[in-house]
Amino acid sequence: MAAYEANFDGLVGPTHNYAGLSFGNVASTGNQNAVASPRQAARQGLAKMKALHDAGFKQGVLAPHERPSVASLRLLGFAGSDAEVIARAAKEAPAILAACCSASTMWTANAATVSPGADTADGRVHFTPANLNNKFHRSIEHPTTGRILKAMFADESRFAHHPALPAQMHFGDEGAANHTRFCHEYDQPGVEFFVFGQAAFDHRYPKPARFPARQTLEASQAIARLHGLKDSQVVYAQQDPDTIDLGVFHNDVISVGNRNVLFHHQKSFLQQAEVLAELDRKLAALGGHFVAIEVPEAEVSVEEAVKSYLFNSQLLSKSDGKLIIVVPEESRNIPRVWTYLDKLVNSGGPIDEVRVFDLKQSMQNGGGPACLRLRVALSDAELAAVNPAVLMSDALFATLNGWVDKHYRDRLTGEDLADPQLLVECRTALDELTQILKLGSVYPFQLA
Ligand code: SUG
Repeated sequence: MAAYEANFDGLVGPTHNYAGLSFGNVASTGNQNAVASPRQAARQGLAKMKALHDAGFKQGVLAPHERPSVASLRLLGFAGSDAEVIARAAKEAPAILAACCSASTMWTANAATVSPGADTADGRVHFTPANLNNKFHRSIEHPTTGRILKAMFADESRFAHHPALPAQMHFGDEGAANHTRFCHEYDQPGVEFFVFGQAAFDHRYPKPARFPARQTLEASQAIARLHGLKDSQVVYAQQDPDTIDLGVFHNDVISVGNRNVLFHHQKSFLQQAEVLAELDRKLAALGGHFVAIEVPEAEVSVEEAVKSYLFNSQLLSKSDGKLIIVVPEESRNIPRVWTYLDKLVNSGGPIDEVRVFDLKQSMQNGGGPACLRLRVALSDAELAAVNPAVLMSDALFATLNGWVDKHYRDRLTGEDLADPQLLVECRTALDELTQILKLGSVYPFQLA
């Protein structure tokens, strides 16, 4: 019996643009009004998926959403035909229209929190879509995300789907971007590591002063309860609030883990030594051997980590037990970070190979390799129960590239979001995509 960590990457949607929507995410606000290329963005994402598939990793695709979200605009009082709704929003509230046009569902690390069957009380893989309620443009994602996940992981005897947590700041949940799982083998019990930015009901915990802390302790605890996790297999840690104020808006911008390895910055967590000791103890109790690789501030500063997205990398286990680190080109462009990476892969430690990808279109909105993927640890039998049409293959890669070239614009600006034709293009593309990925009806326009 084999087991895998499958990565489901978000396919970039046809409305990818730079609207500066994410206060606290310095790339998003810094690139506001830049000209975007949805076609290039989608192609860059597909190239990463295909390369990792070709390298032997299990790779799947998560579909984008219908944008502009006319349903959200209607809830806010814009009425008339779909074209009239868009025209009124463009005239009266362009910032709200931009939020309803965001292609932010590409960052599937925020789609949901997933607990593998080996950890849960009922032995099923549990999914909870993230409410993403810290940002309006992201808070509208979870109903469609939930439907897409159900269409991909449909077998109820193996997969359990929860609704998102209450949409309120007390339960702010950003999904797997603040969740890592450590284990010996993917299908053996593991330790689930939840990192939060603030506690909403307990004022003794510190908070960042400048930027919002999106994930709450109470949301993480609710997920652990819903998924039926044992206390002995859960560790909670608070992200250092000073790093949030430097632009580390999720834990996956300052640490990444896979299997028994945590790669993290010196300033990732409050009470870091205690956190690492608890992870070590809890994994050891399950027969595992925890390894932490700490990057000192003196070698890579938090600011350099934010610019390079060194920690927004993917750690992927090769068949020889060693790990590849997948980084964006921005990591190669910062000399101290590249020097560090060179030293790391030649250190004799668990990470012995680096792969670099051009993900500039996504990076300019603060989305690196790790943001673009949702991890699902699956046994052979569970993998066999996944909708096979969403799994990467040579044929799917060719089909999706052709689909992107047919439907996506090469250039998109803020003004273009007012064009009612964009909605028509998006719906035509998604209608075809649901056939390709065999998702059934998952979008509001299909359900109406
Ligand atoms: O939520 N950016 C996303 C980036 C998410 C990255 N995810 C992880 N780190 N896991 C966000 O801030 C920007 C959209 C804009 O400004 O147009 C945006 O939503």
